[in-house]
Amino acid sequence: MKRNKLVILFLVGLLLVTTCASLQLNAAAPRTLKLAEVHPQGYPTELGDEKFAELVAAKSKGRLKIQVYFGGQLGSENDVVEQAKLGVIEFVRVSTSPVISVYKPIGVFSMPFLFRSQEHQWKVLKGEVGQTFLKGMESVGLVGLTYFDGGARNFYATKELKSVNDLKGLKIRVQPSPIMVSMIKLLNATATPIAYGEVYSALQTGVVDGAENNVPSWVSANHYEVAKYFIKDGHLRLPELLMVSKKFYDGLSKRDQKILRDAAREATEFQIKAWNESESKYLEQAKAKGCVIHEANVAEFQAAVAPMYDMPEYKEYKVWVDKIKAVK
Ligand code: GTR
Repeated sequence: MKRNKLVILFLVGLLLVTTCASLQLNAAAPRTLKLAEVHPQGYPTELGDEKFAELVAAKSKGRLKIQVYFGGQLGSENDVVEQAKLGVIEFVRVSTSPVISVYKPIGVFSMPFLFRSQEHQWKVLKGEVGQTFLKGMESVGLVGLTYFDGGARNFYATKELKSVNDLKGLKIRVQPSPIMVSMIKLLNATATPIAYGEVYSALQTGVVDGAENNVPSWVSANHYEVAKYFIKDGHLRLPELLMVSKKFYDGLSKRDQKILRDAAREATEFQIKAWNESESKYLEQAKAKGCVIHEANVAEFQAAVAPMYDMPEYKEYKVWVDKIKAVK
């Protein structure tokens, strides 16, 4: 009898010990954090995301585990920005366009022909203006970690584009942003704001006649299959953004916050390199498929959209435009 009691006591003890141990293990188990990305695996921003996740995992010794949800699995860019503000999604990599509706100053990057070159753009992004915006977004619940490269945007359509006049009367898909709409109007075309994931079918079914984007997007999203005429005018150099939800970030220790910042900085250098290596590769792919690519008379495009800088709705950007132009 006494022996039975001892056995029962031993078993209860064992149960308690194993339950506690497993509870402790669960508490220490790394939570998987989400990072939203609209592009497919292998696209240069997605490679930057993966690098960031890898660096964060290494620096935190596996405590912070980030999973990249590529290909728009978590929703459109406008949706994921809202979800990051709420803390539902921890990280987002988006264009600056979907951020304008929540943080207006960043819209200055959507002013056409703002940057003189990739080099000028990176000086601005790493300098006072770029860093002010990353910090400023905290006021709307987003912590800007870094920028990624998104190259230059150009027009493409289902009919040949040789000059600015060929855009006349066309329906052009734009990112959901009023600044884009203003720009397209000045080119005598009609702007149709559509989420990125729906552009392919909009082009295919004739909902729009064309769109504007960088070469890697035109090719990797297969837009080039249905809109094979491209004109290199480089009207915009929209930076890409990597952000973390402030709700999530504020709950981290100072040490982990630093890990995220250091990893973002290192991932940026990797991403710029990946971008530079991939652009020509995508262009070759388009040429091999028989796409027709024209070099634009850039001055013609520039003159057509110049009145944007005098529009009353964008006057507030003047102070930023001046600072950007002054960066040598
Ligand atoms: C791409 C950008 C995406 C998305 C897309 C678009 O260049 O990398 O984040 O904003 O453009 O036009 O919607």
